[in-house]
Amino acid sequence: MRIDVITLFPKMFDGPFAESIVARARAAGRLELVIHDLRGWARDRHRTVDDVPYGGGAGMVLKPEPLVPAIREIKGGDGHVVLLSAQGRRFDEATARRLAEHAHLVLVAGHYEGVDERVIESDIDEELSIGDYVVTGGELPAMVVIDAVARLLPGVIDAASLEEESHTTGLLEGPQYTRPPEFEGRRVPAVLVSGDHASIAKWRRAEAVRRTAERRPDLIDAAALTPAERARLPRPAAKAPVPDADLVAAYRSGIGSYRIAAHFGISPATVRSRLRAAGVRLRAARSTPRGPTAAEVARMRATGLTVRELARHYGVSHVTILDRLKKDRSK
Ligand code: 9D3
Repeated sequence: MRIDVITLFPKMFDGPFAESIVARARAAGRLELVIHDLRGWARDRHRTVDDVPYGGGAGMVLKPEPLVPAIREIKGGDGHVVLLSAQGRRFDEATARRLAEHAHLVLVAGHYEGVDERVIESDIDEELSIGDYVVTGGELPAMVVIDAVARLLPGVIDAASLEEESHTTGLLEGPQYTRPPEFEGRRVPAVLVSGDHASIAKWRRAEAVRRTAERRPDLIDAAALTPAERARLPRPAAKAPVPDADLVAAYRSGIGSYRIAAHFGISPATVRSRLRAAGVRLRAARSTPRGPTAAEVARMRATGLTVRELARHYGVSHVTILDRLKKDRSK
């Protein structure tokens, strides 16, 4: 595989790729990795690569020239072009596996506030983010992607490790231990020193499932679990019930039962019956409805305004507008 990187900070790549798995992949001839300085494609005296954003705002934006000529020259006939950006789809192991299928990747590390959108439309095949936090540029994310992809290339890491990984896709690993068998009074689980390999495998699998359900419930749906494992999962924690005292306090402060219901995610009927059961005397429901009358909305609608525009105009929800229009029609 060949990976090209386009960046304004080529030296950032020296350290990480001199060491590590990626260095091994390069040495073994599995990976050809070439880092390009975008300024090499700048044509003016100041080697300009960025400019101020149209419409104003902080920061600088990477210009189409020199970026587009750089991408087109480097990608040649077969490059798959990936932009690292905070607006990208989240990079994950499945994406790493998909990228590892390409013979040639071109990674564009954005910096500053971003890249002119026309470059993305014309020359970027996909946009990836490494997670929901802000880093100062696309260089570290590009290195993360390269590392995750390089280790999947045939011959880079021990095939047995990858094979083991494939049995536990989508699961966290359970706890690991090494010698001594007892440390500060904490003993290694007996099953691991039993020499009973079937029991060890079962224990490890159960620990991986338990830990994933506990720490990363978001992974459980997509994890490869047997029906029996799924059946044994702990039920997801029920939503904490809303205390009566909170409903009563909200209602006594003057908030209506509909708004309380929406706030706590329970039905208005439940709110009112629980308030009644708690001994609260309910106020009469609002006699005049909030917002514009049905006739008013109907007249404005006839001018061609959309439901959404009417909702904006009156400062009410689109549901209210639809309700008024329906009332008007039924008259
Ligand atoms: C005003 C909003 N900007 C925050 C300072 C947006 C912004 C611009 C540039 C946020 C981050 C960056 C630089 N980051 C990346 O280019 C980036 C990134 C990231 O910040 N988080 C996770 N993945 C990635 S991939 C590229």
